[in-house]
Amino acid sequence: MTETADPTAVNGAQALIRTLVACGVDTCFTNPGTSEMHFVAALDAVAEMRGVLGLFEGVVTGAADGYARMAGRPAATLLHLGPGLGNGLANLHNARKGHVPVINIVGDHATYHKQYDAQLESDIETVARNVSTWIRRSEATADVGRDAAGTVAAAVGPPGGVATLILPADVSWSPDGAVAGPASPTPSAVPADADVVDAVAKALRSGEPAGLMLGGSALREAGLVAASRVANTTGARLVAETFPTRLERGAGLPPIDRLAYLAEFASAQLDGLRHLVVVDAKAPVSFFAYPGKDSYLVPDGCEVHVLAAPGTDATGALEALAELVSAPGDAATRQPADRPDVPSGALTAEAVARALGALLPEGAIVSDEGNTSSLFAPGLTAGAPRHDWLTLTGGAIGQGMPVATGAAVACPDRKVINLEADGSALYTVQSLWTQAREDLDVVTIVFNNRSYAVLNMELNRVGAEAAGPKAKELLDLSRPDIDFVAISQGLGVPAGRATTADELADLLTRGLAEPGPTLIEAMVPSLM
Ligand SMILES: Cc1ncc(C[n+]2csc(CCOP(=O)(O)OP(=O)(O)O)c2C)c(N)n1
Ligand SMILES: [Mg+2]
Repeated sequence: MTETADPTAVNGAQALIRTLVACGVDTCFTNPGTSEMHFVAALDAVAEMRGVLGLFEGVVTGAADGYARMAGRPAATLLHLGPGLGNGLANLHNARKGHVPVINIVGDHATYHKQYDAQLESDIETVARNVSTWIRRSEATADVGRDAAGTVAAAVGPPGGVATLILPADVSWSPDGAVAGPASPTPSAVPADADVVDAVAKALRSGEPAGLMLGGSALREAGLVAASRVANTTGARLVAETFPTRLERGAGLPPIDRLAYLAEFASAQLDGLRHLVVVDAKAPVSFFAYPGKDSYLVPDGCEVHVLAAPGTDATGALEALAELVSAPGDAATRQPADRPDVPSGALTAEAVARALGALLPEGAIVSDEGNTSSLFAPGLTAGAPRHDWLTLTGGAIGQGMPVATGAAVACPDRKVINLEADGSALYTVQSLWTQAREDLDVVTIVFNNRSYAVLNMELNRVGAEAAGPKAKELLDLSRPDIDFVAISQGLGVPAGRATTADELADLLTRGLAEPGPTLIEAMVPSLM
């Protein structure tokens, strides 16, 4: 790679943005401050870079996550020093757990200003370390281009990850040596080890009960087809990780159940296995520890085989495996087209799922943070036209709305449907304003059950002493009741409230027919 001087890069900020564009990064989600003003100004000098404003850093980082999941290439963030980065941390955590590439740019004080410990001075590296696979601080303007190209390469991997570039204000504004960096080479996943594929084929042909657990890139069409061929030929069970980054599903694709959230159900899915083959996924563990219950969900006596670790070509490994077990090319199961009827009568979480199954358009992207209210949605949409399903990869709530926002920026020709639980919505509800401003095609369904419902269940499961009114009070979202229609309208997104299944189906039909964002507040009883 050779560096080419870019005569049009007049300062560090421009060199940075031109480098990002040269590396294929042309979208920047941001909530900027004074230390980032030269970067902001440079956006007008580089036409190819789109800037998208988020009104809270959790929106910014989650949108970058959703964008990369669907675009297949990263977006940049631009965040304001340590506090801005800290505000965006939960959704960077979710991106990290999902191996999603994010280029995280954090402005800092000018190099000579740091010694004075001004108000916004803090230890940015310590905050970044928690979520970043790579941290680089640009110390001089002449380094910015090279550092930016390195940051892109680190984010893309594979496996993808959060790569953080800290940009001091004077490095950004100085013209000294400003040069755009080299475009990063297109990375490719590492091929699977042939001996490992061989050993897995032997295990699957041993006649002992076996299962394939798929995650990450294995949950796209090619991986699913190969895995289904293997499963149908060898009798192995197929299961997906609990919270996939991006699952391709629907009519015509091989269907796959996800491992259950609750350990008891997950254990039943894995019961009796002697071989568990993990493919771009981790061996399953329980979400939390519960007194007297197992944390590690692999059954006793079951051998775990890592066919493809993150960063390995999982699809290639599955295809090689299919050949080794002599799976016919057409052996994959294909989900038949099948939709439920449009529901009528009482509005429940199940009725919402039924309406979604009946109306989901071809090519839709579902950002699912419906939590307890989403329980029925995968089953009732299984035979709907082909779509993508994005989930809460790291368990840190407040992700669904930002991810929907970023996915809609990445895929302007596809309808995004955001299944959103009321409690989770309120962490990053400002996402709606970005959707309105950018005219994004997102239909949000808020399940208003006026509760942190799942925590009612967890309260019992952890074996806490009989919960009294003071405990219950902390899991209750009434008093006052929250009005999502008013919130949405206040943020510029038209909204309606459904109290029956018929109203819900009407609002969903209209929302899907019209371009631009809408929100439906679904008044549903709590399941827990
Ligand atoms: C960042 C973060 N904070 C807090 C939690 C703990 N938590 C898990 S679920 C939950 C409440 C969920 O309520 P809601 O989104 O309304 O879904 P419901 O359980 O009602 O379906 C909370 C607070 C979390 N997972 N992540
Ligand atoms: Mg709730």
